[in-house]
Amino acid sequence: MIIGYLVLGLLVWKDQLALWRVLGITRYYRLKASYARATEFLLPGDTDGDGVTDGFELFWGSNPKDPDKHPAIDIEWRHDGFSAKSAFRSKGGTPVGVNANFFLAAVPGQRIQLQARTAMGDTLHSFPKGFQLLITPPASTQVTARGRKFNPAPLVVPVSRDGSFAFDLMVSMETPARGELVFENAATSEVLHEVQIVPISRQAEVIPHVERLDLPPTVPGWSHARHWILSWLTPATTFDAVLIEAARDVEGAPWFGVDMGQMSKETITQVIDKPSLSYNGPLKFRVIPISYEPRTKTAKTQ
Ligand SMILES: [Ca+2]
Repeated sequence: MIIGYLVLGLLVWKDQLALWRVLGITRYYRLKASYARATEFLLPGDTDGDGVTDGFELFWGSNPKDPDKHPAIDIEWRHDGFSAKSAFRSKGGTPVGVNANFFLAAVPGQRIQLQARTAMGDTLHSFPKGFQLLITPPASTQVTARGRKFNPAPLVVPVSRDGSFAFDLMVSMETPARGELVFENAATSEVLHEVQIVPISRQAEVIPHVERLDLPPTVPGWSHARHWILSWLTPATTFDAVLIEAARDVEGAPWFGVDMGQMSKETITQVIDKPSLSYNGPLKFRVIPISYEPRTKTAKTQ
């Protein structure tokens, strides 16, 4: 048994293509993730402080003594056990995801509680003990630990073993402005992620017409996503753009933005079959007409 597991482990590590063909891509990644977790468990330290355990670095053929070399760490900062994003369809009809993880629409003066996690690829990993992020807000925005008082300083947040971390954010009411919120590894100052803060005001929500779109998987054996087509009537009011928000289809579930723009129809993709995202249940959507803040001042004629 154990020898079989080890031989399979070696195959996972050495001969990826052959296993892809035999197992299919999803099972291949699950298997790979399970071996990666085993090595993380055996060597959980982080000698070079880059945020990736020595075991995982060895598994991936990286250098656990060089903080400049490690598998990429990204931040999934909008999720509730699922993530969803807008998609457009290429000529062949294949949905292509647009990562909507790079903006945060925020109403100035409102405290926003953010729940996020560090991630490496599509699988679930443990992160080293003591891993911390430095979150630096733009001039117009303040960040703080959950429930604490705001101040303009950058924030150091601890990252749990499963990658999760939390913080609160507020855009200034007096001087709302766009700017980048930057996430760094606190130990090495490596920039891991940036997100643009977009100050907005919100109008009454519009409930979209939602259609399920069932497409064959893009890769045989790979059922990684579900799709919805959303369409809605353009509101009669004046607005700059619409914000599309998604939530689990249960009472009280938190809403978060999955796309923003000037469209009146959109395909939204829910990423599933990703071990780090446990919720594959039904979603609900809403469309919010928004104005960008501060409003562009129109020249007064009088
Ligand atoms: Ca490391």
